[in-house]
Amino acid sequence: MTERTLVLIKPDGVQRGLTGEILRRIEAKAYVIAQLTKSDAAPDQLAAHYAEHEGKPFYQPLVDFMLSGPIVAAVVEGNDVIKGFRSLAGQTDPTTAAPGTIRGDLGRDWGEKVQKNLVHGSDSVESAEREISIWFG
Ligand code: RTP
Ligand code: MG
Repeated sequence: MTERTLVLIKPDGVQRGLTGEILRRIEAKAYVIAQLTKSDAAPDQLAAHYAEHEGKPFYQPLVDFMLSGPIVAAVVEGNDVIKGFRSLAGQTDPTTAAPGTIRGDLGRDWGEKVQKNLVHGSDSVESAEREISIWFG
């Protein structure tokens, strides 16, 4: 079924100059980049985006990390793209994410409190619609 997902290139990806490489992988998979913006995240956007993680030990380091530099947000479309992009991204922990994935090929542990893992992808149709409205209104 045709779906939309919300992809964020996190500050580590933008800062390391990996925006093009990450978008290339999305397009090489023949998904469609329907909308694309670069901006500094606002604290209220992050509070809404990460509401499910509030209270977890990694919440504040994660929010601080997401405020540390510009991010790129994209609406990506295609059949089963929610599952498909998470497969392209790889497992959350970049140390063990499979080679061939964005996190596995390009990410690693930097010895910091937060897992800098380059990208975010929505995890369900409901999350995708909620997150697209946060970042694209
Ligand atoms: P995402 O939401 O960014 O696509 O990643 P995910 O579903 O794979 O991971 P999730 O569990 O939703 O966690 C959101 C982000 O929080 C950071 N995190 N750090 N134990 C830790 O240090 C830890 N756990 C999660 C990661 O940046 C993760 O992507
Ligand atoms: Mg998640």
